[in-house]
Amino acid sequence: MKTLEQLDPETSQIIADENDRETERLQLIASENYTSPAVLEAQGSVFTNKYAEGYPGARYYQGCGPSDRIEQLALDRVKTLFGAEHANVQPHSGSSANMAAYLALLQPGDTILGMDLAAGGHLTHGARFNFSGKIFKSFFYKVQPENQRIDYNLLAEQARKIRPRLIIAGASAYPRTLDFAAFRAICDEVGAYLMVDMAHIAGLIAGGAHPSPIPYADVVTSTTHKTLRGPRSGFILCRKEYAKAIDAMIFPGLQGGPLMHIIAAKAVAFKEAMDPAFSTYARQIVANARTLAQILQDQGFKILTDGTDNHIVLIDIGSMGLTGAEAAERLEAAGIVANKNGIPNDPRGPRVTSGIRLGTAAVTTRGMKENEMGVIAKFIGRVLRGSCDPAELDNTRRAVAEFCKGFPVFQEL
Ligand code: DSN
Repeated sequence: MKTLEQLDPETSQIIADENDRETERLQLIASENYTSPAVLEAQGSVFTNKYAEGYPGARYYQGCGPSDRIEQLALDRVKTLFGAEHANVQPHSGSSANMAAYLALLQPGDTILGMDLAAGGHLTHGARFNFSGKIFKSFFYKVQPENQRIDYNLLAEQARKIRPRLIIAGASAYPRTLDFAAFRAICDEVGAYLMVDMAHIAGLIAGGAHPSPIPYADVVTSTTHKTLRGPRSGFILCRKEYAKAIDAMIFPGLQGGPLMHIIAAKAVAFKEAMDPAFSTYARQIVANARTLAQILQDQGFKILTDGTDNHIVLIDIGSMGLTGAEAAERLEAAGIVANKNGIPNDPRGPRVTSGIRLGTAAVTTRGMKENEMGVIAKFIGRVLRGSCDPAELDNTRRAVAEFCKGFPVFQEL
């Protein structure tokens, strides 16, 4: 980035520092990943200059020929990738995708049923302080205290009482396979729409490492930057009958000009995810998470649900006398980046928590496999079970940086 370096050395330096941070540390935040250089190039392209309100072939601005082509390419690719009838690639984020899906299908004041934030759900699934909880009457299902899993019989009972207009399947911190067929059966019984928010697991679904929600859901929303490894953004898939309502709600209902440079980057990410190598990648993410969970458990860590089916590993760190916040800070000082996370029935608030959430998507992008999960688990054990002396943590940080050198961020997968 020579031009930037000359024009604005201050910004250039901060970007270089972020690059070093991402390179020298173990990136275990479950919602993050490393995009490819091709995605970054498309995202940094001249499409950033273009206004293209409307949709391909029906824009409100002149000069949209290439914009039409790139959006159509992204649409065609994402529909093929997931086998969907209709797609919209304009949502700026997962949150705006969710907002559009609700407002397209529901009326303000309608009842929705989503996973409790404290059980692993997401803010936009009805939390009181979020638009979803303010506009709609929200209810929540939880996980079972004894195994931290969804009990679909209890969920059905709850749905029969509440009679929601829409049920949301999807989570930010749920390490087990979601049973979309069970969700569909419950929705059919109570006359609710089924919306699946597949943001966390989109890459696993694309790669065949998690069952697809497409045969079951009315609408599927997603981000593009987690396991799917694209730019930071969102998209919606739906059945044909909802296409008009979804498109109209994204534009002009909620958004103005689409971010054409991000749509170009999404087109690239969808192409990458269609490559057979992506399926190998997705399966490796899950194999890595399973291995990491198992080794941590063998070391005495309490792993929620006793393991994982996806990219997420949740540790109950409170059982070891640490808070999630303390553990996350200690890990960061040692070059291991993860986040504190509430656990079911957490006695501590969201700024402190009793859990740590780990994710294996980014380290798998770097080419790490089961053996490396053993090394990572050892580092984590050393940090969380050993001394919190800053000098010790700094020693580990140096060892982590040395280990990371063997796994360049950008490599052929
Ligand atoms: N904030 C994201 C996560 O970390 O899971 C979800 O949007």
